[in-house]
Amino acid sequence: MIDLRPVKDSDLELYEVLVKELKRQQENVELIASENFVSLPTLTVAGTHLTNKYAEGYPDKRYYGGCVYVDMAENLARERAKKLFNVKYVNVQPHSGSSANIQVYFSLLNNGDTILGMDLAHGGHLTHGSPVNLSGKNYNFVSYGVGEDGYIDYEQVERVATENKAKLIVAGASAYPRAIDFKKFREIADKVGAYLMVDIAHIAGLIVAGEHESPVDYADVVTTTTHKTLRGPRGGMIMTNNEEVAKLINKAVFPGTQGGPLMHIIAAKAMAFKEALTDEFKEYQKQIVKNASVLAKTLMDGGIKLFSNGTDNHLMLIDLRGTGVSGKELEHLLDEAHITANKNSIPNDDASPFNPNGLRIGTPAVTTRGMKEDAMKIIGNCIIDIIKNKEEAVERVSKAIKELTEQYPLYKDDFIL
Ligand code: DSN
Repeated sequence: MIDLRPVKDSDLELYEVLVKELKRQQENVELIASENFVSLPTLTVAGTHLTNKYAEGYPDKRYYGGCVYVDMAENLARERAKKLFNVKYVNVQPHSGSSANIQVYFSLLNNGDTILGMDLAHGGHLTHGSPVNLSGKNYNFVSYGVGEDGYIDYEQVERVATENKAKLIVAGASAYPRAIDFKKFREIADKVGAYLMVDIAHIAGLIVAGEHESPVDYADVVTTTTHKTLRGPRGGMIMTNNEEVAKLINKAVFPGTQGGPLMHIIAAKAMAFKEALTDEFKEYQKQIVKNASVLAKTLMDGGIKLFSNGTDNHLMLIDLRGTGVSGKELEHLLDEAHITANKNSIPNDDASPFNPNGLRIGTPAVTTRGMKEDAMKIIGNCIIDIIKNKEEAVERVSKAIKELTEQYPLYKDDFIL
């Protein structure tokens, strides 16, 4: 149980915000591909007294006394993560996926070194070299993207890596609906003598369940968030099988770029990793992929274009060119109808990123609620209705979504308000 009464007693204003957000999560269909709902045990651990403890350093080597129990929590998180991903060394302290990526660059490279990453406009992440991000400011990023078919252009990856003598190659994406060929990335990295870093933030859960190939045999280092398909608390993590790299990474995380780790979040990571080690979690990941495939088919059968004509994973990118509705407008209309998603650029789209021609949707959160193929067909048809009929469809879709979310309760009876 999460008891919100103490908050109500001491801060009614904030209490009301928390209750409204709970209601929003319960009443909306959550299609943001990077979001999920943690279990009640994970939510409970994230809100515990472990937030009170400073523990700079690592288990058995801290700069503070009183760390015996938080050491145990961090060791549980590390051991479980090693088992989940079949790796030798794990750092569970990064506060986020962005921190984890920056920490890897900081550990293996010097300022100004050349890194090859996926273009943000083609599905990469801000920390893969965007000029407005620290990554793009500190390092000489060069980029690759996808071809007209929507698949990563591996010839371009090799050409740009070779021409620019990249010291590190980043594989991984935030808006790429297709499987990534890590072996090919390794071969290219070997040809140019570069490190290979794979950012699996989006697909970590799929990898655990064998629904996407694992990069651990190919990458020098793997980064992830813990809150997307992995369904843990918000946070980051870095993994490697290379002892020397592991030492450099530990130094880059602390004291290099962080101070005190968030021990309540590290304990919540341990909790979520225990859940991820179960067969039930594997079934959940399979269902995410099945749901995405049915949602994609429903949309395409209804005449909606998807970038790369479908999906291999948990997400898809709706190509709105020619529909008369922009990504920003669609995000707004869906919001009004209780469907949450995010506008997104379409590769080679000349529209502004603030009003792009795409919308990204994914199935991890709706699958956590227990929704299966039938629900995906309803959601797909609701999206089609909104794209085709815009404002006129909002009330109709709202009603259908209300009926749907009532059948799949979220945190029912888990909160004392
Ligand atoms: N912000 C995340 C996403 O939505 O994909 C990436 O870290």
